[in-house]
Amino acid sequence: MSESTYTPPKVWEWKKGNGGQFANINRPIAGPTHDKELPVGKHPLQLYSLGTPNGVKVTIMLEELLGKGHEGAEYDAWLIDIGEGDQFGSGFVDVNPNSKIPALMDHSTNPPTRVFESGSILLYLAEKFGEFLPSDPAKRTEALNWLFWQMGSAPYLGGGFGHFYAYAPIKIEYAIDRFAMEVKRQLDVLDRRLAETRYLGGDDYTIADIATWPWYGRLVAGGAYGESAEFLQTHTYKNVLRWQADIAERPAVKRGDRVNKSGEGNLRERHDASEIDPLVK
Ligand SMILES: N[C@@H](CCC(=O)N[C@@H](CS)C(=O)NCC(=O)O)C(=O)O
Repeated sequence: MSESTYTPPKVWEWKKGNGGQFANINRPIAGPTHDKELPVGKHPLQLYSLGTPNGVKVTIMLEELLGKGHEGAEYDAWLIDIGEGDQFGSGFVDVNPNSKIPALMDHSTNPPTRVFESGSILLYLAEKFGEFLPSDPAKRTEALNWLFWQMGSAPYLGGGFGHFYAYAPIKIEYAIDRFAMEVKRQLDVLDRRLAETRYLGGDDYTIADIATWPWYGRLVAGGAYGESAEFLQTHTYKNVLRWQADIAERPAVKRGDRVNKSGEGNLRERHDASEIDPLVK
């Protein structure tokens, strides 16, 4: 392993434009950088998001709810371009002071309710509509165990492994080793759990699966961070692969996975169910 050439100074200083892929948006200060109101559409739920794994959690949940006939789950999905700094506009910061997608406003309440953090949004919607979270206390707790596991684990996958393997301007063996080991351990945690049960919470598909599939499902299917599936040998996690393929077949997953994304077959913004219909036929 190469020796370190960096000695941290006594006081850290912000070097703008450090060469990293996200250098132009990352900064050590919270709060808005500019005034910008958020648009409000015709539906009760207004989602401000982007089709990243955290964003897709919410659009899958909303499509699942609509699939079950909950008209109150109709939503407008507005695209927040995080590469352009939209998350630092004053309207967005009012909805999420942490300046990260996804963020939701529920206009069916008076006053409207703001909801941020993808796990909190999933829990809010599960409770509001009484779906995808069992009412039995033991089953509910097990589903929440896995939901919170996902919320705590994903930053090691994205911010740790994904960042140093795919995005950092230099390849640092120590950092890649450290996070590859942790991600493989997490995949083994999931694989052992899914050897026992069909879904993470047990027999039922819950918000724990909705939260976890866009991250670890995408990873084992080879859709994340370049050649990472081979690097991490994700084909060895057979139960995770079975679970990922099972969930990928759900109509609501096929719908939600296309929202707030660019490119053919996707929708940058979603304001009506009829916009997705032709894309999934
Ligand atoms: N814990 C948050 C994480 C959200 C998050 O990291 N969002 C990213 C995109 S996936 C983002 O908005 N990044 C913009 C930024 O860091 O400025 C959640 O689950 O909602």
